[in-house]
Amino acid sequence: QYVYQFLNMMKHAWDNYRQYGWGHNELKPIARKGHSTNIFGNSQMGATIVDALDTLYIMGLHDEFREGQEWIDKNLDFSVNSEVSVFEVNIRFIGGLLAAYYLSGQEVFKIKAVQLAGKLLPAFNTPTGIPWAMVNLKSGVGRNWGWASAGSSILAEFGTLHMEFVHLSYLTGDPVYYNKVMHIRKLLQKMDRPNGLYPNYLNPRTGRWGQHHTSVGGLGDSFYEYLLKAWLMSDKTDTEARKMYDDAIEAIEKHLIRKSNGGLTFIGEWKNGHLERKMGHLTCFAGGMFALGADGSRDDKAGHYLQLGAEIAHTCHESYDRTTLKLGPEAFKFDGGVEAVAVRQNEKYYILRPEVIETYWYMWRFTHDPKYRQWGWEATQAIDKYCRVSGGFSGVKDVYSSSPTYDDVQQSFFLAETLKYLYLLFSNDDLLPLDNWVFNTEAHPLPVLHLANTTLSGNPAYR
Ligand code: DMJ
Repeated sequence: QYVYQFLNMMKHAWDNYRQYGWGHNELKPIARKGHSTNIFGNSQMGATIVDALDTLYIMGLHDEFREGQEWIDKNLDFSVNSEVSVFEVNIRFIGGLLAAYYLSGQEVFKIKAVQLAGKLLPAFNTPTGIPWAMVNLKSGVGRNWGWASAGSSILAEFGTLHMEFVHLSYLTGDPVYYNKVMHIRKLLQKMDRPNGLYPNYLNPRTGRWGQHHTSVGGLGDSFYEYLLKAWLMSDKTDTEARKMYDDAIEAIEKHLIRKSNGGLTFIGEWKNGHLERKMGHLTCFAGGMFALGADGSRDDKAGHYLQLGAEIAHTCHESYDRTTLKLGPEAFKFDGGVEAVAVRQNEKYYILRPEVIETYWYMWRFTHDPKYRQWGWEATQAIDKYCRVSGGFSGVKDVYSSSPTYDDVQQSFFLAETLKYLYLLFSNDDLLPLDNWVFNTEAHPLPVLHLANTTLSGNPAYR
């Protein structure tokens, strides 16, 4: 009966978006109108529709899926004068469209994904081939975020294109996408890494690192995830990616992973030579990643990585359990007596993020320990109690306050990821088995490619 709860939540999120935000990127569930942020430029590209499609499909909400498909067919247009985030558009739109295509077989999704990818390609026209963070879909002019260190591009952005771009080359027979992401990989391989760690910032003009900050949370996270998943989606033939993952994780374990006084394993952040004992909600995805990478690990350390995944899951559950709302804060500290608790006011929010539930799901798949379902159910009840409003679902500004205020945003990743991972957590393992599917960083499932050789050069289409 659990799955009905998730169907009900998905329907509530979708129906309200359809009623009040249709065609806009996201929904403001309290103001009951459309919402957007700068990652989507000034466009109305229906981000929620594209992000939600595969979740609707998996849940069997076929009428809603068809509505979404119809909107995409008739209205989704990329020839707009709008400056968008290359990374966000890739993981949400290209990933969402490709997953919808693979699940449903409907050509329109593939066609739109390829059109959109063509619009992103000018972002790679930099002196190094490291793409700009943003590109204008109409003019093709690219630039970087003003806040990024020394004009740099961001590791988690240019390093989170691989899965989708390899699939684009596979589906179209055009190697251009594959070549772009392999060029990034080759360039990264050649660079020196301080302490074996990848800094979060790389300047696309000079090819030099920016500030020496390293994070498994925001700005770094999905780069590591995509190294592992590149190997998995190649049917484990892309051993170069697996090696890069193993090397990176070894350095991360050595320099960033510690145990708190209270015995909680956490992943800190490296900032100019010292460890900041703070972990982000985003970092919690790493529990699932360690578990997913356990099989095939160097020196046969599968047990060790599964254990590490379990410890991260436990720590992240504690970050939820130590709040008033039983929802996790954006960031939490392990310092001066503080354990898994947010200290700064502006780190106490919960914006419907998926990472902790994502880790519960992977841990469930690999261990079937019932505590992961129990923890997922606790989070579900908290979301339903504190984030559900009559016009949809909203983030909350302070998880330690018993009378929280809303941020009035229904994030598209809530439908793409949070509800999908919850649904999968309570479904059988034969729904999207991990031997056949690899989830992109926005939880869009893409099939394992059974190619003899991941350089694609073995495939006649690429010779
Ligand atoms: C999502 O867009 C993706 O999971 C991304 O990798 C990180 N941030 C959000 C969810 O929190």
